[in-house]
Amino acid sequence: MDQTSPRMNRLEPGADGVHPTFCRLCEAQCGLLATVENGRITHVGPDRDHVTSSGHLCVKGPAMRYVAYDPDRVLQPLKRIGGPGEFAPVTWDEALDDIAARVSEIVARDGADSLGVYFGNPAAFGFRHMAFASGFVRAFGSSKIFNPVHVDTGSKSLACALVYGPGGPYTFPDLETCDFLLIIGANPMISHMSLVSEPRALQKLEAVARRGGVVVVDPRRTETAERFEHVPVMPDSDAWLLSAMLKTISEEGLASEALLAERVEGWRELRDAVAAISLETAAARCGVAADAIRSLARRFAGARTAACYGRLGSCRGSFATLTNVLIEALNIVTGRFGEPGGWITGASPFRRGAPPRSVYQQFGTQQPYGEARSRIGGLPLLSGFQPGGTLADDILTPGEGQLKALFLDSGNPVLAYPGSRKIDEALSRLDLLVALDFYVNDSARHAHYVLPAPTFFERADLNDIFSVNTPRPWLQYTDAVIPPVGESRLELEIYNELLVRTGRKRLYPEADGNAEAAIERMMDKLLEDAPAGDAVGGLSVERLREEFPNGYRFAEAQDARGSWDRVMHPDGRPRLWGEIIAGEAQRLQAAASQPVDRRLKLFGRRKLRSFNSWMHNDMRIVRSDRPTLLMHPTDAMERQIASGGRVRVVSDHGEIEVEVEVSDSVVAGSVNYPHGWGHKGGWRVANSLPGRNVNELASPDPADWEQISGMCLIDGVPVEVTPLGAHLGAAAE
Ligand SMILES: Nc1nc2c(c(=O)[nH]1)N[C@H]1C(S)=C(S)[C@@H](COP(=O)(O)OP(=O)(O)OC[C@H]3O[C@@H](n4cnc5c(=O)[nH]c(N)nc54)[C@H](O)[C@@H]3O)O[C@H]1N2
Ligand SMILES: Nc1nc2c(c(=O)[nH]1)N[C@H]1C(S)=C(S)[C@@H](COP(=O)(O)OP(=O)(O)OC[C@H]3O[C@@H](n4cnc5c(=O)[nH]c(N)nc54)[C@H](O)[C@@H]3O)O[C@H]1N2
Ligand code: SF4
Ligand SMILES: [Mo]
Repeated sequence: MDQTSPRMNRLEPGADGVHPTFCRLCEAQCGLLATVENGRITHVGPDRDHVTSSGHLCVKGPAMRYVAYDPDRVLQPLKRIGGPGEFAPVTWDEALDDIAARVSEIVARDGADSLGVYFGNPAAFGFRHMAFASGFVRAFGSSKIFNPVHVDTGSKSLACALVYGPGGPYTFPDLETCDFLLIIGANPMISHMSLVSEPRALQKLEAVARRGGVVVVDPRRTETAERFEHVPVMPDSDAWLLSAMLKTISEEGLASEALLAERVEGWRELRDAVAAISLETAAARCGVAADAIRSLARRFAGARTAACYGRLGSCRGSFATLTNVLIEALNIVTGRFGEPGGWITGASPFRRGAPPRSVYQQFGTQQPYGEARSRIGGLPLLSGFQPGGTLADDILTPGEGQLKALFLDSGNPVLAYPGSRKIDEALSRLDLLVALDFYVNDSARHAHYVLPAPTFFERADLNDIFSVNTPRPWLQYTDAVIPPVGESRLELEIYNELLVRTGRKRLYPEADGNAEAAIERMMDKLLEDAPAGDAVGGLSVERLREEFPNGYRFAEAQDARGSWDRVMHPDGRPRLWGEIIAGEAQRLQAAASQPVDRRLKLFGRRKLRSFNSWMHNDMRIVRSDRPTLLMHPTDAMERQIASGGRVRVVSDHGEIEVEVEVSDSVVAGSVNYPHGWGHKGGWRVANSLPGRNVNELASPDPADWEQISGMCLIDGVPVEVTPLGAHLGAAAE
């Protein structure tokens, strides 16, 4: 591979000129070229010389420049001086001294577990950022680490831990030579392939479709389903569909029986469990005809190469972990695991012969579960993380270990987790809330202090965790494009300053407290003796920076067959059965005879111009992005509801009033609304936009969640919808 890119000369952060860098919003990690003039970023465009994205990007990467210079951005430490959202600027020393004193006092009085951290999604996109946030509270002996895992990846990571053994990598599709891709609950055209780093996903999917097919199982005819093939399903029903597919595969002799006998544990038990499920029941539950299920199973099993890829839509239902186990099973049983063009894991670019540590699994226990259970709900901790949905009750429930002081690092739980009102209330009751963010978001308005953090343009990075789950693996280092804006400080620096002030050792004490230098040393350590550097005589930050500014492709493709060596069970055999899976399979079987809740099932969607809760504060970004409740014409007619009218959406847990859009893109019996709206933070544009917080409707009660993972039920929430005012009359005007 010729990767020389002599075009660029290295520039210092803030120097005028064109800086090659990469986007750190989503896993695609697209290459960007940022133009700096007079110290400010004036343009951000595609990096056509980038080794994987080759010029691909979406609107959000370039739009991050508007975030960096947003007039509502927090540029100095802020101290609360009144009610929620009332702040005054203070000096860093004032803020840090007071926070350190209060943390010390609270921990001394109420114990280590009275201190906690919630780190949000962006923490996964900065080098070691999650480890810094976790390391900070661990330095006090606290186990209170919260994050979005329980509304995102938790069930997938538990399924991978059950099937392949704890501590192993995530599975993903080898798009390069895949002939048939079955997508369960993902929308790559908008979200750009979660848990797979492939910036040119659309192009890759088009090639897969030309070779065989891309089939999208989704309750909405999404942008991806529209472009390829669509199998509409009811929300929260994939476990039925997948069980029925496996049953067909087993009954019709389409399973790779010899391979299963030789290399896999538990197929016999799983086969018997799916055999007990009637195809008719499954068909009725998921809304896909039995014949269609059978032909989908045959098509999957018969393709030359194939993979079944599930994402968010498969992760947050009432059988979230089982669904993900069944996705693994479908791949394994048809011989797709560890095959080029199939379902694979990635090799570590950094550790020789060792299994890679992948997204969210870089630290924490090496068991899917330890002995520990959450204080609220008695739920297991996935990779050592507290069930995120219990955050509010942990604050509100008195007793041993009650959460009193919280660091909110790049997160917005009020909009991210079910029970928004309760979370909002709980955050206002804390003895100490400190936010590390560049906005006063809807959660941070309750903070006692908001400490300004840099955007990704203002920090160096290495795409370390995203170099594993990718069919075309690459490494890229970037310098900061500009120095931190205003008085922003790196999160590591903030944590270290507080640790020193509370009489503790710094995290990563190298480089005498210079956070930037310490981070560069960590990167160098990771690259030292990295197998990824073998072809070029070794890697370092300096080499990546000078010689590979547009990224370094360290392998043409993944070693698919090596996936078998990365199975973490001591016997090297994936497991399709065990106590936990058996319990869930039994629960599914029992559900077959339970009545179906006939209410409409609410599920979510993402939009291209919107990123979770925080890119809504610039009209250039949010323009045309109007959140609406999608409802099928049949359901609308029944309720006398018309497009453009307002409706009340009521669940067992809350209600919101929103605008409706009648559309046959969603299945009858379901309604759809995006998350991340309904703002009341320190962002003026976002606050002025229509839209409500859909997480007021999902259940904040741990008893309602999937118990083995603690995943919240987000997709498939039963709701009633009623028109506000006379809709059909109004529409006829
Ligand atoms: N533009 C944009 N891109 C993003 C983000 C963003 O906010 N905006 N967020 C990023 C983040 S944090 C993540 S985790 C990834 C997520 O990436 P994806 O997993 O691709 O996320 P979504 O686009 O939400 O797609 C989930 C799909 O599941 C479907 N679905 C819902 N319920 C069910 C169900 O019960 N069964 C089935 N089969 N499908 C169901 C939904 O209709 C939706 O199309 O995207 C990332 N990329
Ligand atoms: N109903 C429903 N709820 C959902 C989802 C859904 O599909 N439906 N999706 C879930 C998913 S997948 C996720 S990941 C969560 C996201 O939930 P969270 O991670 O809790 O929240 P975000 O909306 O991502 O907010 C991120 C915050 O970090 C700040 N930020 C951005 N970059 C940085 C940085 O580099 N440093 C610092 N210090 N701060 C930064 C932003 O300003 C913003 O305030 O939402 C979840 N909630
Ligand atoms: S797809 Fe968009 S948001 Fe994702 S990395 Fe690329 S430019 Fe950034
Ligand atoms: Mo996410």
